[in-house]
Amino acid sequence: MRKSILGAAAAVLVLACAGGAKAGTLDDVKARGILQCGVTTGLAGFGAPDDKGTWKGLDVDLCKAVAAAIFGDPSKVKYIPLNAKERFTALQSGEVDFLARNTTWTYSRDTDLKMDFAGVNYYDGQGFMVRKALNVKSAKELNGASVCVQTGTTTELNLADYFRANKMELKSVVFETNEQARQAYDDGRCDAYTTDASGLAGERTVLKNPDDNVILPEIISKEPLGPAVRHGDNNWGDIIRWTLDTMIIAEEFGITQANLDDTKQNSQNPEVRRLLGVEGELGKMMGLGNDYAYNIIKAVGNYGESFERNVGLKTPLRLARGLNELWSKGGLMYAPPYR
Ligand SMILES: N[C@@H](CCC(=O)N[C@@H](CS)C(=O)NCC(=O)O)C(=O)O
Repeated sequence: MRKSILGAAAAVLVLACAGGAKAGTLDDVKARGILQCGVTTGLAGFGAPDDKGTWKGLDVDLCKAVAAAIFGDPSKVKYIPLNAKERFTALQSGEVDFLARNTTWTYSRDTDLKMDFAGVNYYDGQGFMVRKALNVKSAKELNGASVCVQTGTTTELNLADYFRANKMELKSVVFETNEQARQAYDDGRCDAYTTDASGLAGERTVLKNPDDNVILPEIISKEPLGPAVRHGDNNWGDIIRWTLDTMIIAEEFGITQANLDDTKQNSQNPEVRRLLGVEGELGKMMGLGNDYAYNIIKAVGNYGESFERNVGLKTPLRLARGLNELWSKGGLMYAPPYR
């Protein structure tokens, strides 16, 4: 009898612990009063603190948008910097509520690592950077080259695949953190540096002499970067997915931070009225207020605004929209209907 009571108690404890790490993330976040967002340790344009220590970037905007959706306040975020290797354990252990950290959606991360990707906020691909003085014009000329790369990334795996597929000899020089990899390349310890093309654009801005370096034309992989949650809490996954989708839909309908209030008051478009909480009660379906989408757009603007502000042509990264343009303008950004 005593044994079975103890056994039952242990089972409850196990269930409670498992439950804590899985279902009920929204309740946990609400009770804590702050969102714990897993970001990079610093990648210009995507997630990095500015000189006043304020976190900024396309990924950081997702953290702010989710906080705005839940609390109506984009400042209710604790940013938890994670390097490539640490990020998955931090998510699994519950240290962060989700990852907004240039993380590629891959089969094994989705299945084996038991993560769910709630969408793609940047369609990317891997590239190479070399010093201009090396006079290399194509990645195919990198046979025998030493390449600085960060461990725990798809980058490291694609690099090996690419050299193998092209029968080239590779001397990869592997680092734990991105800063070390970039620094080593900048110090001349490697002929080339490889990461996501968006990362190359960001990292080039912080090299000693950015203009002495060139990004090669080859893109050797698909890197769909997006927010990730743990398996097992579908409602939480929905919240992250529809936060990103709200930003995309807002762009489709031309809703901006500047015209948001006017649109809310005057738009006769039924989908816009539902989105901004004027009609229906769609927010409740995810356990959020009816004004959650309004709060997201108020906080960070639409997807295009966030893109241009953080990584666009007028920023040091100078990235064109490319694949990240709306579907209606030839890109891949597409959100399901809001009804
Ligand atoms: N998208 C790739 C690479 C992501 C990645 O971690 N990239 C590096 C280089 S741009 C980075 O952001 N490092 C920053 C850090 O470790 O904090 C992946 O998901 O594995």
